[in-house]
Amino acid sequence: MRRLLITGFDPFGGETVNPAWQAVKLLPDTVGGFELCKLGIPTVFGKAAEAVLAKAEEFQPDVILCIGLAGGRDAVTPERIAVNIRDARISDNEGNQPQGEFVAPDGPAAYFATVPVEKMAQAIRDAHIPGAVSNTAGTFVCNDTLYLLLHHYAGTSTKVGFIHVPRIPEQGSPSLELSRTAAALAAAIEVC
Ligand code: PCA
Repeated sequence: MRRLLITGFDPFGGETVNPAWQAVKLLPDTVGGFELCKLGIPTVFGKAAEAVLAKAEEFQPDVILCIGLAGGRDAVTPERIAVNIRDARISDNEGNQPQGEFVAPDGPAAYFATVPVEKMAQAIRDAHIPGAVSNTAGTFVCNDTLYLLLHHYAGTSTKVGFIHVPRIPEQGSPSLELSRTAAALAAAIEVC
């Protein structure tokens, strides 16, 4: 069976929950042809990717999929691209607020995700859940994590992707029920 490492961030920006990690926890231990390993990671620049890499060293995944919250979005959105910029509007969970800095000074301007984002978005819609490819993961910790992982695994067979999810109804609108977010993640994983 192929192995997929899936991560979710902890709450940030004054929120008490992060539906990304909550939805990850709802997933079964196998999805499609994958054995899953689930990992909660901190919303901290650099440290989030370090936590993923440490677990990946042990689990040796074929695919790494990170899940984050994007407040304001009304669909489950596989990210197409990560950019080499840290530009934070709010502080991360350790008080860092980089503005206009590089993620990796030696890296290219951007990387494309190496998972099939169009197929994933279609699979989500086929499950009757709003899904769309996103062309920006922002310039906060989610983009940072995707960029650092794509940088690390560039030229290898390990695939790396990221999915942003909406708020849950308790957090305000737009929102999506947690069970539907989890179902969308499962649908996307099946086509990775
Ligand atoms: N969303 C933030 C960081 C953690 C999360 O879940 C982001 O979009 O960068």
